[in-house]
Formats: sequence, structure tokens, C-alpha cells
Amino acid sequence: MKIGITCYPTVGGSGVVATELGKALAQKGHQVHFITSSIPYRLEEGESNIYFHEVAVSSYAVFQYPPYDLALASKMADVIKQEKLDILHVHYAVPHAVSAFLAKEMVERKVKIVTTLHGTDITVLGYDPSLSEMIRFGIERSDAVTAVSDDLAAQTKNLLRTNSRIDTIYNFIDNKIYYPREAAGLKRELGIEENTKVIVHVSNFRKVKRVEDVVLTFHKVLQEIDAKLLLIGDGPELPVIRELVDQLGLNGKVHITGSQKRVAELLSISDVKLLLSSKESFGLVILEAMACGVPVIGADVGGIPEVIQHGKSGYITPVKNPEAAAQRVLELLQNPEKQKAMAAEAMRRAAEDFRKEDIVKQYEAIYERVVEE
Ligand code: GMT
Repeated sequence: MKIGITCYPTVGGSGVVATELGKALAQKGHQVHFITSSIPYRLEEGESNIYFHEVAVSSYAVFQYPPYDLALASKMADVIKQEKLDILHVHYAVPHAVSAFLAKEMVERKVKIVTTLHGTDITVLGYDPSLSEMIRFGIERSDAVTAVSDDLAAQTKNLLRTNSRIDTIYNFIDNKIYYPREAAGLKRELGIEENTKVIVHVSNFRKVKRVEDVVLTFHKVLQEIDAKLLLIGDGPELPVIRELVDQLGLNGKVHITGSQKRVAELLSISDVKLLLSSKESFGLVILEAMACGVPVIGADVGGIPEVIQHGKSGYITPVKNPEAAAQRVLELLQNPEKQKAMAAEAMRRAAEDFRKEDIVKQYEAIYERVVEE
């Protein structure tokens, strides 16, 4: 098939999933056309069956805001016509689903629109009165809609009062990137003693990630055992977190690494990961950790309980409750046998229950369904 893919190309879970999907589809012989504002950061040069079409946004002086959504629609229409696309698969509803609808109206070709909901496009923007009706419109005009967890599908139906069919297709990861790495030297490089336990958190440091709860949990853990905390990633909350680390006197115990290319290596030296978000439709970073053999303690929100099997591949803990999270961390770190068993089960689950090949087939089945309709 000829498939157009639109996503946000910079760092972010939805862009990663969209790019990995495009690469996997191209490897299976589909022709894949990325229609994005810049080259998706996970896309390497020279991959066969992959084409990139840049959306150039006009900066004409009259515009108070650059019209990205219109420029995107226009580019989509152009690519649909020129490349004879069968499918236009947009990731993240806003504004991509609506731009796709507009593009479809602009051309004669019967291209099918598939929209994948990733999370905050519903759980945050769906509450914005200036956007919610537009999101519902985009969903209802799509030929197929997928969500990255059952919870996100259910929330979408309730919040937007739509009867549109929404199929769940979980996130997946590239297992050539995420596997337990030999990284003994990295612990030394970071000045972490060989036997010191390492707790890790990876995110884009937005408010919904509640990174302050990660730091407060760590602070409580330190009252019982020695450990280090790795904070990986960057985002608007980072200055607030730095201040909290400082106030709690944790400077020598917390490594703030910023955005990192060596995530798999950093995960490989970690004993447990914390994801204590207030909203999380799936938590791609959970899967990345599990694939590297790191059990995750995740908040009881959104799709997280669909990823972590409580008590088997990690723990589910109440949101906004660092005390409860710290108890779970201690349960693991003070019990190496349990930590090992959970790490093994986490790896098994990531490899078998979220297999890239299976997930890609689920997307292909959706494409076939809409093309035949
Ligand atoms: O987590 C973020 O803030 C980034 C966001 C995105 O759209 O890039 O991630 C969302 O999509 C990921 C891929 O489907 C999911 O794994 C994340 O759970 C989801 N984030 C939230 O729901 C907060």
C-alpha cells in the first residue's frame, strides 16, 4: 500500500511510535510517505520505501499565528494526488485529523484516513472548549480511529460523546534499541558505586508527569537505604525540579542528565523505574524500561495498569502518594530476589505481549479493513 504518515516529528512518544511504525511498514514493502514539519528524529537516512515531504508554513507578516494546519492540509492533498496514497495515517488528533479531512475534501482520490489517538490530544485538549468539538469532528470523519489503550478509547467516547468505533492498538518499541546493555563503565562514569541501587525516571518534564512526586518518593527511600536517582529528559518543569532537589538537600544523590541518546544504557544500570504521572494513556517509557529488564512502579492512572501487571512485572501505586510509592520501591530494592524475578517478567512481557511484529500487523489489518470498505 501507499501510506502517508503525519506526526509531530520532534521528541515525544507519539512521534516515536509513528516513525517506528513507518519504518516497519516500509521494511514490509509498503511505500511510506512522511508528511511532517521536519524529518522525524528517529528516521535515519537512506531507508528504502521511505519518502519525506516537508510542510513549509508561511510566515507572511499579516498572520498573527503561522497557519500550520492549513499548510499541512495543503501538503497532504498534494502528496495524496502525486503519490496516489491509499491511506493517510495521522498521529495525534490535533490538528492532524482535521487537516487530513480537509485534504481529503480537496482531492478526488478516495484516500482513507486513519487517526491514532495518543493521549493528551484527548485527556488534556479534549477538555479545552475551543478544541473539543473540532477533535470530535476529526474523529468522526476518520475512516478508522485507534487509541493506544482501552482506557484512552473509553475516555474518548465518554468525554467527546462519540459512538465512533475506536480500536485499541498498544505502543511497541524497537527491540534493537531497547535491550539490557553491558554498561558497567557507565555507573563508574557517573560516580555511582557498584552496589548502590539506582532509581530512574524518564519523561518530558511536563506537569502531568508529576516529577516532584518522583523526587519526594526518592527522598523517603533514602531514609531507609542509600540509592541514586537518575532524572532523564528535559521540559518546562525541570527548573522547578532542580529547586526541589536543592531544597531537600539531594544534590549529591540525584543525577539530572537532560535529554539523552544513551537511554537504553542508563536504563540498564537502573534497578527500578518510577512513572507517577497524573495522566498517561500508555507510557511508552514503561515498555522501554521493561525491555531493558527494569521493573516499573507506575501510577494507577490511564493505560498504565494495562501495561504493568501489578505484582508481576512491576507495581501499580496510587497517584499523588509518594509514601506508597516509596514502600513499593523499598519492597523491590530490599529484596533482590523479587527484583530479579520482576525484571525477568518485565522483559518477557515487553518481548512477547507487545511484539512489534504483532502490533504492526494490527495496523495493517485496520488499513486493509478501511480500503475494502
Ligand atoms: O507523554 C507525553 O507527554 C508525550 C505524548 C506524545 O504525544 O508524544 O505521549 C503520549 O503518547 C505516547 C505514545 O502513544 C504514550 O505512550 C504516552 O503515554 C502519551 N502521554 C500521555 O498520555 C501523557
